[in-house]
Amino acid sequence: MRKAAVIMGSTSDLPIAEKAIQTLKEYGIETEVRVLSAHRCPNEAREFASSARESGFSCIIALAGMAAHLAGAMAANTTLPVIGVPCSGAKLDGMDALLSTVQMPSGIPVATVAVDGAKNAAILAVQIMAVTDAELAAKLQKARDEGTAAVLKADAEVRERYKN
Ligand code: RP5
Repeated sequence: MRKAAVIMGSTSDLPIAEKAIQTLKEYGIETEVRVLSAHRCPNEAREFASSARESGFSCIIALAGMAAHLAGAMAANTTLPVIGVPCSGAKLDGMDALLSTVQMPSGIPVATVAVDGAKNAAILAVQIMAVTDAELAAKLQKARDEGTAAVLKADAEVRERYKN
């Protein structure tokens, strides 16, 4: 199933969320985008997570800043994989959100990416879907190959420029 959810705690997270939305689009993943705060609308957030599997989602990407409990709250209410994106922007530069998202107690995992790492969250979501989808797996491999080619090209240019 090629369907993912991108949930953010506030519209102030949208500039970061857009990196995930764009990447999912590039891979042709149907994406539902929501603003659902774990503390401002906990009932709606819980309802979304508890019905996500029967709604056909393969995974949930949850972005939040500060005391970032959104990804954990999602994970508490579904057995779908939840990918957490700690968002910066507050006083502690994302360290608060990083620790809140990554330090889940045993039994309720959140796969946490880097602070503001929304693109990686989307790629990880695609990788999860690609376990049973050869076409997606091939697209992922193509992107890896392009990344390798770009670095090797840069290497050749740098060696040429600085050769003795
Ligand atoms: C979190 O608090 C949101 O995810 C956001 O990153 C942060 C600030 O939210 P706003 O006050 O901008 O709505 O819940």
